[in-house]
Amino acid sequence: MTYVLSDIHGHRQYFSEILTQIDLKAEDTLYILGDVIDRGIYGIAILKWIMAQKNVKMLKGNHEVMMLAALRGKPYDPQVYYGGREWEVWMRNSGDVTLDAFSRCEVREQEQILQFLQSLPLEYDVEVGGKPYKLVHAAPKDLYVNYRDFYSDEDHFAVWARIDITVPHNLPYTYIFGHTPTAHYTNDFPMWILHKRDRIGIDCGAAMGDRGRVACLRLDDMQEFYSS
Ligand SMILES: [Mn+2]
Repeated sequence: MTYVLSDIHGHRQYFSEILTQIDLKAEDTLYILGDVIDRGIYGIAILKWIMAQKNVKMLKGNHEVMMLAALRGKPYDPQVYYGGREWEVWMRNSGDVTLDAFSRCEVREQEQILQFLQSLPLEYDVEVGGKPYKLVHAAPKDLYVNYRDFYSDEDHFAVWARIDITVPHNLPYTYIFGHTPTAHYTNDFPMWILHKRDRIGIDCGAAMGDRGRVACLRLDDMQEFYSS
């Protein structure tokens, strides 16, 4: 079975509830579409768990990109002054809770975490039941051509974009995205997975704490799972 979820944002309790429901087997694959860290305090703990799993695959989200940029890909050193633009951006986006946990890891472990984050792709192509999907954090790079005026490059676009989902994309796949809570499009609370003809939104706003939750979609039969 193939499962997809996104935007855990440090909320370990919500993530654990999903893992209990889906009961992941060795032959299953779980894709996590980025933004594991920041907001809630358990982002680093969840990352370490993901790194230890063979059948859990992760994408880079804009929060992982911000962390790598702020730390310049190196272990945290309290002796270094980090007050550049990248640092400010991460702190403004709740990086402080992640930094706190990260700074308490051994240097060797910090290096492993950073190497893992650096190694993550921006997209996965998967086929389930003969149907092609592209898994992305915010948007497929294939759409960048329409958004050149708003994003500096396609990697930045892939993790930060807010897409107008009313415009059909005409790409030869259904793409599944996180990053933008589905309430942004529907105003529904609690949030539900958003199914459109040519794309599926699965960020149900765990970043918002009590107002959100983690959602997970099983692509084999489109069964949905939600944290409480
Ligand atoms: Mn995001």
